Amino acid sequence: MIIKKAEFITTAVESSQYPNLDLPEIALAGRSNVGKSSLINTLVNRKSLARVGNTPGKTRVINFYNVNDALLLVDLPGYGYAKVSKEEKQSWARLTETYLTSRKHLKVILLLVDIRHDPTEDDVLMREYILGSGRSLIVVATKADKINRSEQKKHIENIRTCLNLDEDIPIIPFSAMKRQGIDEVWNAVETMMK
Ligand SMILES: Nc1nc2c(ncn2[C@@H]2O[C@H](COP(=O)(O)OP(=O)(O)O)[C@@H](O)[C@H]2O)c(=O)[nH]1
Ligand SMILES: [Mg+2]
Repeated sequence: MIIKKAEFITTAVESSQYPNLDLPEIALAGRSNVGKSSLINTLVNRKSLARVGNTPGKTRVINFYNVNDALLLVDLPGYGYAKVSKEEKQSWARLTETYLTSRKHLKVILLLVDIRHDPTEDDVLMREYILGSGRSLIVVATKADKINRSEQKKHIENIRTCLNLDEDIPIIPFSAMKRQGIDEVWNAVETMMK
């Protein structure tokens, strides 16, 4: 994908604030700190379109980014941050659930997991939720620069087992730092949007 335009559109905490653009949406889900904002910046080749490394768990909004007037990247609030209250967790769940269940423009969900670790219970729940909703799923294994290429293969297989994913669901090793996996993610997104 050649990036001609990438811009922040809006922030939403409720459905009335979703943008009124008739474009397909690609949402990013994953734990806080897994690398969602870094993935967005890397995919669109901008240093700081999305804010990286805010206090984890503080981004409890949905951010929409327009790419090439062709699609929107949708940054969902990160989950699994331990130091938040039950109320905050519920508010996160409501916000995310409303978007994932009601949004007609949503075509593909990128589920981000850290390549180094076993997916968490929350990741497994999110995977169930996504596939149950009938949406297309692409798993992105982030921070691939932290391990070598032969380890990457083993870890990808482990992620496939832990998340119980069929072979037709892609798991793409990705590194924002090394700019690894950009074309693979865009190609998978474009294939699934068709
Ligand atoms: N080594 C490495 N660090 C990364 C990578 N992607 C993100 N990070 C770091 O992980 C932290 C959280 O990243 P961020 O994109 O803000 O995660 P988010 O909370 O999911 O949006 C930041 O300190 C990033 O610099 C990567 O590919 N490699
Ligand atoms: Mg972020």
